[in-house]
Amino acid sequence: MRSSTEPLVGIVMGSRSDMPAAEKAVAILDELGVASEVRVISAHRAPALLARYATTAEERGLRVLIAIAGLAAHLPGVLAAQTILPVVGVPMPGGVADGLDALLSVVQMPKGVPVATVGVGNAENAALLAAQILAVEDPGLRERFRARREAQTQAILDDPTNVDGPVLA
Ligand code: RP5
Repeated sequence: MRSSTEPLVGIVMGSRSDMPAAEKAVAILDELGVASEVRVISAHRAPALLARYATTAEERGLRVLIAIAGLAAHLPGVLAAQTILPVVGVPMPGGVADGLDALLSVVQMPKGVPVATVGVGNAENAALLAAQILAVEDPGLRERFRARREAQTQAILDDPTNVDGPVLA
């Protein structure tokens, strides 16, 4: 179900190798009817392009940005520094302690410029959070989000292998 045609969520990743994570985010946004766009823009290999993307994102109609990066993972913070759109950062696994380096880089933003950070590699949660931000001003999206949550809960209640499962009807 798609209810917006112009992208509202911009998904930026540091490398093409991050694409599987971006695809997971796109799938969830598609399911919720939120149009998105995907770009590979490295903060260190293409800093001028990243600056252009960040400074034009709002006027192009984007409302939330998702930034996916591994290793030093400065992309989410550099993006957030150049736009007032909310940025959701996804630290990627690999590197030191399988993503601990990226997690700390993304979550430890100095005060003044926040990046909403999800778990290592958890692009699904980034998409859900982006949708929740948009849903504040979009009753239709709010209902689709609520329905998804309820279906998620129902799937657990309906699971026949849950022999010691929920006692509440
Ligand atoms: C970061 O370094 C990217 O976001 C990626 O997660 C990681 C590895 O990049 P590649 O070496 O695969 O280009 O810039």
